[in-house]
Amino acid sequence: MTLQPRSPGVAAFVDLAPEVTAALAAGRPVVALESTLVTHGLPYPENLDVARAAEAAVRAAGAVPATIAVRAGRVAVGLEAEALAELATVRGARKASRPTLAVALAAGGWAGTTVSATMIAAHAVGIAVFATGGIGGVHRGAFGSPVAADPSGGGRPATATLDVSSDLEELGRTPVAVVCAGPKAILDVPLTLEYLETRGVPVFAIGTDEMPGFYSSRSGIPAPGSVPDVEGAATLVRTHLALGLGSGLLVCVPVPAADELPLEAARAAIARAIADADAAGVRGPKLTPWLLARIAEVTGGASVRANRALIVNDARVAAQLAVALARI
Ligand code: PSU
Ligand code: MN
Repeated sequence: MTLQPRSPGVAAFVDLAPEVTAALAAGRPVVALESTLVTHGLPYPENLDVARAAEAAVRAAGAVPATIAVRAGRVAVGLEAEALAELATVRGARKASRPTLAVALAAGGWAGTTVSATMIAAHAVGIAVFATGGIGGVHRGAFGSPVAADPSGGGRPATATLDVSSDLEELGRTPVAVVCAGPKAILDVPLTLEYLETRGVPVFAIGTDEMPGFYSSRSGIPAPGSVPDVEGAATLVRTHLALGLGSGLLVCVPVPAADELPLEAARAAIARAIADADAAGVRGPKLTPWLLARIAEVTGGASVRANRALIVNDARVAAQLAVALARI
């Protein structure tokens, strides 16, 4: 057997839903939605409920949703209703990111795509706008600083784990606008912002000078950039993508006030969950899902309500952004 001189590329693995194909061909707005928050980020039935609500929010704002997941050796872009329900209930779904996309495809079965894998698939089919809850980033202690560097945490000197999400590398190399409620609050957010700056990723918040705090609308951390509204975001996204620099953008939208966790309550729950994860020796790709589940327990489900609200809100704003981009 001879090796092919050129790889067929991601698009050769994609199954596009007919509705998404038609929208892309006509230049109508499309929003990609990820699926690791369905398979690993939220418990059933909230995961299915939020996935449906996010798709509905995209439609209500005038765009076509394309939920992306790995199914039976293919990358599905746009899942039909029954497939979405199966994804939300299937046992043993994998978590596919840039380093594990091939593993998930070769294994067969279902995998949720993280921000990195979803960006790869979206870009491969020409979708420029993507909504998620919160991106992965630099975990606390990744570079050896105390693990619970949070004001409320005790902290212990740590060995560097180098646990930096492949989401950040992807933002540095794939030209897609990712709408989120900030990096997940379990992370070292200032270091995550430094990393994104180094990798050439514009990061800006809509309607605030502060980074949204994922579970909380505020974080106390200044946003690198700010635009007043979705129109302003569209101008920035269009300009950045037109430059052809290769990197994506991070568009940050605060969780709706009605469902947010108070900042202090979120900080305390996160510090407790991180200390518990540390004591239990949880590392690697399991860490983020483990922390989200532990925070849900510690907050008596309030974090799940906030997570649901922010995901649906991000989907709505991403659709407004896609509509604004399609107009010009
Ligand atoms: N947003 C949520 N919940 C999630 C995620 C995002 O509200 O579970 C997922 C995304 O798929 C993101 C992943 O890419 O968590 C980050 O995982 P890691 O830190 O292992 O890279
Ligand atoms: Mn990681």
